[in-house]
Amino acid sequence: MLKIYSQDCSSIDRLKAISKSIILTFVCTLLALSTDALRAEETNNLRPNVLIILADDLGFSDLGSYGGEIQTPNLDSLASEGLRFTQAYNTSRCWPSRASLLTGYYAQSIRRDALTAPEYDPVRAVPTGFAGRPQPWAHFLPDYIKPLGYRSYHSGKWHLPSSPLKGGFDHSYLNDNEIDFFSVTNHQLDGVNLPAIEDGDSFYSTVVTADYAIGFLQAHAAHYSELPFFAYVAFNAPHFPIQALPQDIAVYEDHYLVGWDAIREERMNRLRDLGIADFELPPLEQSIVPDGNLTDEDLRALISPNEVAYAVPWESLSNSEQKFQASKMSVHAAMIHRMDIEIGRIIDQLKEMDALENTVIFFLSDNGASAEQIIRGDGHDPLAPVGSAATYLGIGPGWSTAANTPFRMHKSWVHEGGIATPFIVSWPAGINAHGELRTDPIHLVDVLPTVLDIVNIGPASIQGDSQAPPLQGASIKPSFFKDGSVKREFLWWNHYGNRAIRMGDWKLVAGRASNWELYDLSQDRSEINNLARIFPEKVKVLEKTWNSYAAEIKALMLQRPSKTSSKRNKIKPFMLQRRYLPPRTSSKKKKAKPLMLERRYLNR
Ligand SMILES: [Ca+2]
Repeated sequence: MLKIYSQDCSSIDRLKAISKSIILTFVCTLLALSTDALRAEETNNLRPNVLIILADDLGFSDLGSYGGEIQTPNLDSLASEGLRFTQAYNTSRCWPSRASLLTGYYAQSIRRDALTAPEYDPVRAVPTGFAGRPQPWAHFLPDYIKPLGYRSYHSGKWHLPSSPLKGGFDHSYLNDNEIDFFSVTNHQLDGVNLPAIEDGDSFYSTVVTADYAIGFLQAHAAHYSELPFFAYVAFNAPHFPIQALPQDIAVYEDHYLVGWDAIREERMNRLRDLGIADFELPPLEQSIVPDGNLTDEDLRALISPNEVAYAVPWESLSNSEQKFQASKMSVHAAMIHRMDIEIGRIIDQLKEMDALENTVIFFLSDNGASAEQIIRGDGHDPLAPVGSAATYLGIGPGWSTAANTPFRMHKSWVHEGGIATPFIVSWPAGINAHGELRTDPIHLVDVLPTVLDIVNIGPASIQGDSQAPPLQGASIKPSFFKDGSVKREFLWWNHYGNRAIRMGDWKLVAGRASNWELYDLSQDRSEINNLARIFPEKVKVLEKTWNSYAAEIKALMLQRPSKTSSKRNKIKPFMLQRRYLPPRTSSKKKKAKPLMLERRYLNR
């Protein structure tokens, strides 16, 4: 049995006190410097706010509402009031997922990931990577909705080359420190460096990310209450190094001594009960580890003699190995537990400002759970308590497999375990269904088109560059009302030589330098029975489609800027203004000064 769900305690109070002082100082500064405070003549009561909450390396079944044993009551509450998608996908890695989420394009199209496949040898021959030159036509979501009056706020991880402010956010707290949850040397408010915070200063990244998000929302309520907002909250949790607050770890102490095999079975049973998954649990993949992981020998020398390199059967571990491994999963659970508590605080803020009813909330993960076991930053102190600031641990392949139950593989692969994400949508004012499941295959390239659909922007009227391709995702808004109503031809993946395509229920997938595998996901979403030899014609069709889409994407990557796109194109707000401003009350006012309003909204 798990211990009682714990919220506050003295150390959290201390932590909140220091966080609050940081937030107050900077939010007050921010408000004092704000020159564009406006009192809009129009009200936007009918236009929904948008909140996107992104987790980092969260497994498919880590949340309670997706079969997990980790206590996530706030997210579960959003799920029970809204919808859970059972076949939602990301790109399998941090930066391409964030690029796709915020632009509505596959990451390669906008030169935010390499095109990597045998046909493009050597593997990263196409000039790109996540430092590739930006596409002038690839706008971030805030640019699209700013002309409608939206204010946009970002808090947390970014992991994209351009800055949040250049991406159209009005305010941003950027925590660029991925190597320690208890300290930060590289964090910024609106592009200005903040003082470094050291271990022992009662800083915990997940709490502070929420603090800034709440601070921005409070400032919005104080100064822009007539306007809708878009908030993008990108937690670092539960990315490695697994580090958590001691009182959160204590909730899960000894809970994982039953082992990853038992946890997988438990999660599978609950997924069946919830109606989310009903297929065979795949066997442990005992030889699979990510490129770059420390060797078994190095792990035992540098981390602990009880560290384990592979997803071997739990019963094959010694007692001391089991104890050490179980303690690591307690930290992973505690990180998610804490993230849920902080999400609860953000929801409370929405309630406080009477905004929850008309806020569309999306929750998702940027990739599957990670099997990475490497040491970065300040290194790892084997004598420090597991999950404390001086440790640098990953959950490893055994627990990553459990976190990704019921699927195969991990972060960076494009088998289901790498790319399947929990995906919760809550919108009390706009979604009548409560607690229902949706089975439409969707991808995070769909989020931006969905938001544009919700706020009634026609994507075709937005592009300011003749070279711009149509957005590559689809609106999933129709599925808010009826399952199975998202129409699309296929979904496409490529990362680090791993590649896949899904058309209907058929999925063609290959690991780096491996042959294509074919699965019928309607029967076998855990990708156990490879049907490639039985249906060679199906393989050919899917492979041809993968290749032709890759060729289209390559053409975009190699695109030279046209004269009209030599500077970053602005979306044409005047067109939007005319079409989408709220109706005025008199004919005289209807003709009145849309450009003035537009300038005011466009001012930062
Ligand atoms: Ca990630």
